Amino acid sequence: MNGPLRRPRTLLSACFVLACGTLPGADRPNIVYILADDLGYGDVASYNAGSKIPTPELDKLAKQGRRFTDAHSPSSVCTPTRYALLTGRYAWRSPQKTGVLSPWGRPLIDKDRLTIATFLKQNGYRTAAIGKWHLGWTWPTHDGQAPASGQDRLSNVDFTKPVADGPVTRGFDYYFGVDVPNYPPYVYIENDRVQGIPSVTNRPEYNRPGPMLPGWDWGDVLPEITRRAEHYIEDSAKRPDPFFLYLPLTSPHYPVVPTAEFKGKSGAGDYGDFVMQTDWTVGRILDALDRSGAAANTLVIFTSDNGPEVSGEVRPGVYDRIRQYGHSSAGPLRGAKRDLWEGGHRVPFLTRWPGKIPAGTVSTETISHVDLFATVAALLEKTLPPAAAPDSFNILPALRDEPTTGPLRPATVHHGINGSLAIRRGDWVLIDAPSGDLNREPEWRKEEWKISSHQQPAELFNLKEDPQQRSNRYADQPALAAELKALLDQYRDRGRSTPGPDLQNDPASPSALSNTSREGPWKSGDLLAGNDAPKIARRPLTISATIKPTAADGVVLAQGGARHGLAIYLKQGRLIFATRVDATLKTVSAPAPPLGIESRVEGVLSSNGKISLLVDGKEAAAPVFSGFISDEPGDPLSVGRDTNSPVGEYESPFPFQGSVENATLRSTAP
Ligand SMILES: [Ca+2]
Ligand SMILES: [Ca+2]
Repeated sequence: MNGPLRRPRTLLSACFVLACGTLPGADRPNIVYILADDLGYGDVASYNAGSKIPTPELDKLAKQGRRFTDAHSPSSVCTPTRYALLTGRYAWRSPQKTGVLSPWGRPLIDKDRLTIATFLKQNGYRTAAIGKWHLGWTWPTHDGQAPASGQDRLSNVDFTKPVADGPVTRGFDYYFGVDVPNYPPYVYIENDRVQGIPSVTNRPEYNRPGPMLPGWDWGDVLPEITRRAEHYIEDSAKRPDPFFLYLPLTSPHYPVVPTAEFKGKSGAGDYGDFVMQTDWTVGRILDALDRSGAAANTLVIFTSDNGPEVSGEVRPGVYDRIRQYGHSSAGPLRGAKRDLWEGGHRVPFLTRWPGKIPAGTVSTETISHVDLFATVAALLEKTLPPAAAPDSFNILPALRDEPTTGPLRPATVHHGINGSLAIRRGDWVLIDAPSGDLNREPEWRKEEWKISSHQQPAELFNLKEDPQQRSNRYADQPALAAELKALLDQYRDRGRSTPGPDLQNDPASPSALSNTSREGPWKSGDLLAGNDAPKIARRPLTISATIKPTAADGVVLAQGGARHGLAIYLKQGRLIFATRVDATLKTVSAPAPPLGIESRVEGVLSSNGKISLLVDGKEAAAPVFSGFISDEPGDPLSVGRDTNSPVGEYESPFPFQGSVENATLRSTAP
């Protein structure tokens, strides 16, 4: 850039820097950030030559822009990824160190924290979030108690009142969507109002029970979000200010509900069809940008919030899909949603900005969704306050394919569902846990990939030599492992991973965020299904409750059913603790505590596989061998009754007469 052109160009840039705050110009592009839910690295055809799912719209986007092969969701599950994306701060620094927000969960983003939406608004942008929120709200209740729902009741939420502390209080001018498609309430929310009163309950066997709008159809959710997003783009394109559309899709997360046009169209079952519909949705958004004339000045990013789902709720999950359809949703990667292995968080990442991002190119730069904030700040040539976006790096050079002297991120932290962390630097990744497996990798996969187990306290992989993470190098690279661990500790302790003053992490407060902790305490009527239910397979555990019975029969607490599960119940004046291990029923029993008297009852499954019963801390029956529960049951945990299939010899739900309080289930991980 030497020679006669240099001076005028400098003048032009200076003019832009000074004046463009008030001018719509090429340096204030619209930003459309599309976040698919649980879409795997191998679900997009440009990432997986062997994919059984056509994704023509995403393939087109890849051709029009730049495709990243080493992009990471900040966490391997929903809530923490969304937190990090919108705040530029890793979610393990927030009160939510593990898991995701439960139904009716409270707001996770502190009201005083600068979000990317607030920042863009301060810089003249219109901002909207359309789709799945999953970052909490404050639900108003009739009784002033915490919001809740159960199988046999609607909820105590007052749906006639505004829902506080949602997206419109965290920097978005506009919101439309569902909080979480598989959580109650089953109703749309626009800004801070539910759209209609959810006055009926959904079928208990379908997703989580709770209040639902009459006529609610899960299949309408993705098309409705798509329509709203198209409308928002068309409307915004007519206005002078640039816009930021954050579009967290509800697909291909369960409920897997492809519409009729997509049914049977992929080669990978309903899930594949739903991915095709997701692809079509992206096409509609891109069409809306074209139609409205906004495409030329819009930065589009398409990615996913974590890797593909394992659980049966998507029928079949990622591993079974490989065997049933020959389609690998994680592509060549090891692991899935929840895991710390690459399959949990390495995700498709497609970008387009005509004339600014080179078309049809590929970047191998290691990037993370947490980088959006610093990248946008750099684009607008703004300096962020020192406490804002403490883990966000500017990735503009990678987007524009500009030469760089080294990696844009010195290192990147990955966050698994149980709060375990991993740190990636260059080709190496250290998983600071005995395994990156936070689901349960099937044995056939281990055999197929010739993976042998190890007894190391951590895992160290060289992703260049070993992209499938088969060979743990922890034992033969102790100095490198120690160095990475020290860097992770430094990032953790400093409250930030970017240069700047030290900051504080938030204390963990799961009970403040979730109304139903996985260990309890619960009371009669509580129900925990799916991922909210405690893990009970292959581990010693204790269930306990304070009961005051008024009849001789009824279930205190049950989880599971006639195949896998456990229950503590009264039957004909006996107190019984029962387990089902591969359908075999084992019980211990003792005389039931007297009616009308409060007692503490405990069922213990010990580390030697024996079950025993305690009443008020005293052993009430001799231990009997049961063995551990062999598999996680699909049936929920229910208190004061046994839902669906019965664990013991009674007819479900076999309700408890009297009170059950302070019920807990404590276990030790296997
Ligand atoms: Ca997700
Ligand atoms: Ca049951």
